[in-house]
Amino acid sequence: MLRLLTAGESHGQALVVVLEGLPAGLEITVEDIQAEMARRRLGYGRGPRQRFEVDELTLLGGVRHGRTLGSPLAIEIRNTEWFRSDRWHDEMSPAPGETKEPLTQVRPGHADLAGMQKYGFTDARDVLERASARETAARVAAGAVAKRLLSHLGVEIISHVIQMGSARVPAEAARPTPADLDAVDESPVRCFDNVAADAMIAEVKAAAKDGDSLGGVVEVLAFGVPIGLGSHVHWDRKLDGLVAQALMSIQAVKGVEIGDGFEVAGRRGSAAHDPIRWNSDDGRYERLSTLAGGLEGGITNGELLVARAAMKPLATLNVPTLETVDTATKESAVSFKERTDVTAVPAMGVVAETMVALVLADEAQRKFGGDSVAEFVRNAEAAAAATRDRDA
Ligand code: EPS
Repeated sequence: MLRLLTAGESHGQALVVVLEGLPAGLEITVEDIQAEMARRRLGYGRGPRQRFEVDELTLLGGVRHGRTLGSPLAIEIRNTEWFRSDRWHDEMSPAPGETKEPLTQVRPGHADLAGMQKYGFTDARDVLERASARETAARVAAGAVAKRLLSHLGVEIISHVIQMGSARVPAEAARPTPADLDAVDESPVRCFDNVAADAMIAEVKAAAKDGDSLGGVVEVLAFGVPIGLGSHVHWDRKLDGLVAQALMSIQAVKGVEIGDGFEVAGRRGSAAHDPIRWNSDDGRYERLSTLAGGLEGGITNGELLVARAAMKPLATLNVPTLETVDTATKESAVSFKERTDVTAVPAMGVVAETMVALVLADEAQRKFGGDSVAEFVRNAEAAAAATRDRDA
């Protein structure tokens, strides 16, 4: 089973990733991980930080001569911001001392106030440095490795933005396939529908002009997922629950949907489920639609896995207007100003791919096991062959 730990603050020296439980023999290079991390920095509406962050990374452990050893993978991602100037050296220093500029005009919608109350801090920076979505860079590094493992099973995971502000891709629009991923990434808002993309860009421009922020919805699609990941037998083994937790853990995500979950809730049962047919040419059962998002009873059914994540508009505003309180004086205030993005929805899609990849890789390891990639693949192929024989 895969276990992921990340450490590091947004304006500290570095992020650190430890990924434990990978089989041996997985080919991985710094360049593979960097390519995936570069996708996360894309997207119209991001702030100045993205233009100079280079996500310079070092593989510290777990890989030798381009292959995993089965030992924990350790990655360091240096924060360019730390090394380009000494702006953060005192402010984020681990040495004893204190800040000259405590942040006390807490931002509504952020972890600031709740985190200060929970941990007994008087400076919101003690919270926001770790609550920041900078941490998702570390997740995406691990996700690149999980995706590589899954590729050995023929699983491919992509995402696209289906809503930004009030601009939404029509329900009947074509979905991208893995072959379309470059086209999605080339769209400044990572949207596959050109008309909706233009409307999204216009919304970002308008929000930027007002110093405001925007949220949106991304859809993650996993192709080629094996039958039988997750289980109906217990609440914490249901794969839809695990996917929901993983997506909900992404900073600023407030809603998760599997398949057409929310839309289907308003339909009658006779129109709310995916009919099943025997496909005699392929010798397999098939669903005629994707309303359930490839998950029934918490088990993958071999169809396209569809999960969506809704991100709230970022709580830091370039022109702060939300009413709050200064925790030092208890007087009414507007929140403090931090550099921020107008929207991070396009980047969130790449993070959402990562979270789905980590859950699927973990479950695939649980089901198929294997100390080496060869053993993992052999076991998965044997399981697929056994299912085909039973069904025939
Ligand atoms: C973030 C605010 C911005 C983003 C940052 C997340 O950073 P800064 O405050 O340094 O301008 O650019 O995202 C990243 C650095 C990243 O790599 O995604 C926040 O407050 O969450």
